[in-house]
Amino acid sequence: MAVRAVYLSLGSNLGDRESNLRAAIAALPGAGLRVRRVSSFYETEPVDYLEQPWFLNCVVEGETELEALPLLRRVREIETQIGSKKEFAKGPRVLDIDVLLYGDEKIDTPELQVPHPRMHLRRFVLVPLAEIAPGLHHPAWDENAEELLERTPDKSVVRKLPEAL
Ligand code: GSY
Repeated sequence: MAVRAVYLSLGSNLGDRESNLRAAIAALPGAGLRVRRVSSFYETEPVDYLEQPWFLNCVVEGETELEALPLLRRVREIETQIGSKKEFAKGPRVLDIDVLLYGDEKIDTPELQVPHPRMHLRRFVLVPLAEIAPGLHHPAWDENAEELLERTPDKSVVRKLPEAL
């Protein structure tokens, strides 16, 4: 069975944000994704809809034998279990998980697009991604993750959370 490297972006801006991210990461193996690397947690300024609390974001690298859509559905179940209540689209939420990359594949369906079509425009994705996989390259890109971060027009604030003692 084929093994794919998968990159996920996790974000939370409601409730105990750090616990929400940690609970989601802990749930991933049960959903069929072996966690290989987790970035630092970053305090990030909202993008898209600005009048909402700041987010805590991180990126997870994992590997899976699941096909892309079953993986997406299991990730959605984790969002629901931990509490994916959104007041409105792009508004505050307890937990959001986006599939950024699924192996070398390009997928463009209504349910799932990978590479994530806005990831190159989001410092809250690129900073943690470049931390754990600076040389990561996808066939759809001209650049690697670190270069995408250098070239992104996004100027939003992304601050590394101090490590817990
Ligand atoms: O797309 C994920 C949800 N989201 C975020 C986020 O996770 N972090 C920041 N900083 N801004 C966001 N805007 C949206 S929508």
